[in-house]
Amino acid sequence: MTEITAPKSSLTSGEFTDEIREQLKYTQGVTPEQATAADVYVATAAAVRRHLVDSWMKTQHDMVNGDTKAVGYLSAEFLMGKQLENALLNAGLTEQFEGAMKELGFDTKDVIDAEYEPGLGNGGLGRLAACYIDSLASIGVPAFGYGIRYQYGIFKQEFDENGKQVETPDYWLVNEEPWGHVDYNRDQRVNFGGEVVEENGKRVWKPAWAVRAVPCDYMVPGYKSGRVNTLRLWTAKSYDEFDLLTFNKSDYLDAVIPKVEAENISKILYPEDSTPQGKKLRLEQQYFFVSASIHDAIRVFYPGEKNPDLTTLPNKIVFQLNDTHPVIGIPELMRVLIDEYGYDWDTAWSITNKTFNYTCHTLLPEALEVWPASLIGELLPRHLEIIKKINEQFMSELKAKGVADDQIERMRIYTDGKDASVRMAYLATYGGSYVNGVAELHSELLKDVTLKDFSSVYPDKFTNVTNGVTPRRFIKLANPRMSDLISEGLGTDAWLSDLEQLKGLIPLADDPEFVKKFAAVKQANKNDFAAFAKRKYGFDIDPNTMFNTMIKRLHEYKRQALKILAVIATYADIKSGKVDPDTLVPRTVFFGAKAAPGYYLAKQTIQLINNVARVINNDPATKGKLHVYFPWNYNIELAQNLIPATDLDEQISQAGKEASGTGNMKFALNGALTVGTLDGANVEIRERVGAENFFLFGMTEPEVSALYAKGYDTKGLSREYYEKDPQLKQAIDMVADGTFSNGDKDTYKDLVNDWLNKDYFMTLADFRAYMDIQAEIEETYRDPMKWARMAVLNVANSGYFSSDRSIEDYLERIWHTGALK
Ligand code: F58
Repeated sequence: MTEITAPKSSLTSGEFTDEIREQLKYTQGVTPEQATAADVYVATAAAVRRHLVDSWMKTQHDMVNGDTKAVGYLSAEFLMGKQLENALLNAGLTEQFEGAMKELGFDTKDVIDAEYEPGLGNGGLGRLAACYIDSLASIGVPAFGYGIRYQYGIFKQEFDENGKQVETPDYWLVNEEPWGHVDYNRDQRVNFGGEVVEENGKRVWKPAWAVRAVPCDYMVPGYKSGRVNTLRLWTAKSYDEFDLLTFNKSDYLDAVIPKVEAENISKILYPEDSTPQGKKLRLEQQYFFVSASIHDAIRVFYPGEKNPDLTTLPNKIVFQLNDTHPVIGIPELMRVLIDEYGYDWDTAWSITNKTFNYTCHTLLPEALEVWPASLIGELLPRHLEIIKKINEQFMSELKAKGVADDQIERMRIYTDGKDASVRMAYLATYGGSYVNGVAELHSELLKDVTLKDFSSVYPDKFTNVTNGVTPRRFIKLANPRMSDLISEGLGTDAWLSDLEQLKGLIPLADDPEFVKKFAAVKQANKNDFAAFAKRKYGFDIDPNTMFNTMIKRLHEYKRQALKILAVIATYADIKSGKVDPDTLVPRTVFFGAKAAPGYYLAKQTIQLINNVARVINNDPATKGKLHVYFPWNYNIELAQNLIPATDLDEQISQAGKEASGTGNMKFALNGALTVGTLDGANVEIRERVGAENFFLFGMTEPEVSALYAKGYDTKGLSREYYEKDPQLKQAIDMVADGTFSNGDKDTYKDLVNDWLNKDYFMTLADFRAYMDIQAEIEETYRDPMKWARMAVLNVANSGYFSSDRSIEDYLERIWHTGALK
């Protein structure tokens, strides 16, 4: 007997309908007859929130009054995606919602679609934060997500008539946003600028200006856990009275400058790591949310106490630094403890050290933040003093440990001299208890390369936590058909909170009936996606082709260029008659990617992909055989629709560059096969799903290093690959000769120049291996049962990649806490 235990709340569908009616009436001011889908969405959100309030309050009460340490996840990004469906699922209200919509005469889809997707993150890092707060709540660990409520999220991407990316602002707050609760009574003051003076033998910061940090709280319901955590996002406001006092003698415009400046802090999410103009505002953002959050945590855990015993802080909360963006929290907590609460340096250091841990998400040296000391001095003079002192203490500690002078010099947190600067990754490594990478290979490379000097002195600080994704959003909501089939196969839906149970599907890979059903689910998802893409983008997609997808930020290291060159090469073979198109597996290639606005080569690559799509899709020679689509504005909604419909997923970064990847996990869990390099979490995915169920190609990280050592990028060795491989040569020549630019030979010249003279990420060197593996993929795909069987085995063996497991690893290896009792 199949026992499906869908999470059910005690609320009946009729009661939920009444609740929605009330909200429509008293909050929206409309009758059910007048209501639009958008009204019903807002009312339903309010009803869900109302339903969750008691659990939310109880969770907060238990957190503060119990002895379970909480987690404070400090992150500049939370890429949450749409909330309604997820909240309904986790709160156990899905069925009641369906019933209510029937009663009120609305289509559930219209109501769900009425939500505007918030884009408060750039990509993997921000989405990981969102998965982690879902898992924390689902496991029942008390936690706060702390971040910024940007007024504008990641830009909206459009393509112009030449296929170029155009960025437009994403004003996501244009309509009512029913999930956040703005709490003006829990605000925090955040100071900036000014100077530090000596008063009674003490260093005293006299700030020049301040902003008001106002929290907006989002409930984070756990799946079936009965726990509801908080995502607290800060908005910057000005202190009007302060502005008027200072500015009431000048004209009105001058008087609002401070207000505009203050509110600018939470105005917009940064789409890249470093723009020189943006540096100051970026540091202001970081300090703004971190300072507010630290003070907030003290307020929450020591309610009403004037002289709290903050030596107990590490038993109450542990802060996880999501990359270097919140690392200014380390000197901030030191400052708070010493200046605001009167602790001595050593006590403050011991508390701080125990309270923070740092997750690194990159291997690209340019992504590790380094701040000019002058900028920190200007905005946060007291913090600069503290950082210098931390650096001095660090240097002496290293000396005492007998570390060689040249190594000590390399490890400086604060570098002296004309261009004095502060290395945030080093500050985080020294200032916190643990440092983790986000996949095994990444953590190894962190230890052996990026932070080698540190791991040699502090080996015990270093650990790994391989990333994960939430199965609630990325399987259950994104792929309801497959979820039902899994539950049918396993006889339970308990796998949704214990994903390793997917292993129970392994025997079913040898059951042709099950495999057929699995293939039928994939086909139905492809049909759905074709309809979705028609509606949303106007694309005419043939769902009876192989769906081959590459969705992720556009970056040279991820090598979208390799994929598009391979597409061009196949196209060229068809055009030249070298290949009979009827012998090819019909294929639809999808790209989804945003490029940072200032990233020139990435934007050229987008333009190239769009124009390759234009040329190929309009060429009768490839009709029905090869098509390319680039749906614009890749976001969570597109991911949820495209991933379940994909047959073949591309994870083709240069080995040693992708820290982990999380898209790779989502695809494997949705029954796509991966073509990939031995990079990031691909390594672990392949280990688990089995080498025979993964299409591996390309150089390994040591091979990449060896090729750099030969001077690949400095001596122009890529040209040799171009000269030696006629297929590669032809593809590049077509880009150069204007085939994809209406005959203009200049359009892609910088891209072509880069390939032929530098090619830092070794696209050309991996091209042949990539073409060869594609041939193997085609052969496999021709046997649908074989392909589907491999896909089932991918799903069955990917349970490890649940973010619940990642959180369990953090709990055990880093946070040393657990679920509320
Ligand atoms: C990503 N980093 C890694 N950074 O590239 C990816 O391998 C990993 O799976 C993921 O983190 C989660 O660990 C990432 O997404 C950013 O988005 C930057 C944030 C700051 C602005 C520039 C982009």
